[in-house]
Amino acid sequence: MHIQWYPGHMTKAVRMMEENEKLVDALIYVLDARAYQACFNPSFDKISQKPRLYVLNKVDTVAPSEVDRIMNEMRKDGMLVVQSNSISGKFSQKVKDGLYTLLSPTIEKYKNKGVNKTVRAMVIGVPNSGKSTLINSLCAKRRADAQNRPGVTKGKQWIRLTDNVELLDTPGTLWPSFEDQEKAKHLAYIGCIRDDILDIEELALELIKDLSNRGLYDFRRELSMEQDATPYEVLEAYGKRRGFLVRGGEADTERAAKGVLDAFRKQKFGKICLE
Ligand SMILES: Nc1nc2c(ncn2[C@@H]2O[C@H](COP(=O)(O)OP(=O)(O)OP(=O)(O)O)[C@@H](O)[C@H]2O)c(=O)[nH]1
Ligand SMILES: [Mg+2]
Repeated sequence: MHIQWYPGHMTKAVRMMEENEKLVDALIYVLDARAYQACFNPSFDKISQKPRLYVLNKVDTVAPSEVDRIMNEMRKDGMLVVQSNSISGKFSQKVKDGLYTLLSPTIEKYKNKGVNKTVRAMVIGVPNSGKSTLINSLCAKRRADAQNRPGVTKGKQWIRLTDNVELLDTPGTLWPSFEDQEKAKHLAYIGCIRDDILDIEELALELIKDLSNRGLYDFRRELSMEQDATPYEVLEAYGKRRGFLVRGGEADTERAAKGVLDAFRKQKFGKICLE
């Protein structure tokens, strides 16, 4: 399968980010812990080179040892990174501390000049990575619209964090063409690409193949199947197990495919880190 998704609203969003880049002092770059490398968008590097705080988000969806591994790898590469579970807000203070580390030189500079100026950070990341949820977890009140599908944030949205810090929520954006289709698949598995532009059955078969080949989840054992069963046979067996049937008692493979993706996204196959 070949994955490609770069709708017009992303071109518009990139333009908005470029226009606002000069207003911000730093970037908060949100990554999904399940596939953090796929979440690096090469077009962000063209938009801004300002100091960055990476937020490894959705850490509740992977094992804590994986979080440590990823954070160590990123720190070795010289990145400033903090973890976040933006739903529980468990690491909010750490995120704020990281943000302060990033912004304090600018805050100090203004203070020394005797001006009380607002400092700003732009929150960027691929669709559905949790940017708006993160912002809400940092603010006392719910401010940014967040939902479990890519493309929720449409225009730009400034949100006040403290008296002198403002955050800019941005719509999730991808890049014009995915050269690395492995990464594109990972983004699709974790819900960063709209399901209705994808062949869901094909995607589910790829997911079954990937998780099985990499020993991340043993569908065949769970479904009491022979180890040489094909991914399609696995999908059929999964559909039957879940009661997704068409008339005649055969598996409804389209519902089964949606079921597999949904179960993966809800950690029903365990806390699986893809990268
Ligand atoms: N498990 C888990 N889910 C999260 C976390 N943060 C956000 N989510 C969920 O991820 C989904 C997307 O969240 P949003 O905040 O709307 O994501 P976004 O990056 O703003 O998405 P766009 O505006 O579409 O680009 C929602 O269902 C959130 O509840 C987290 O730390 N853990
Ligand atoms: Mg959003």
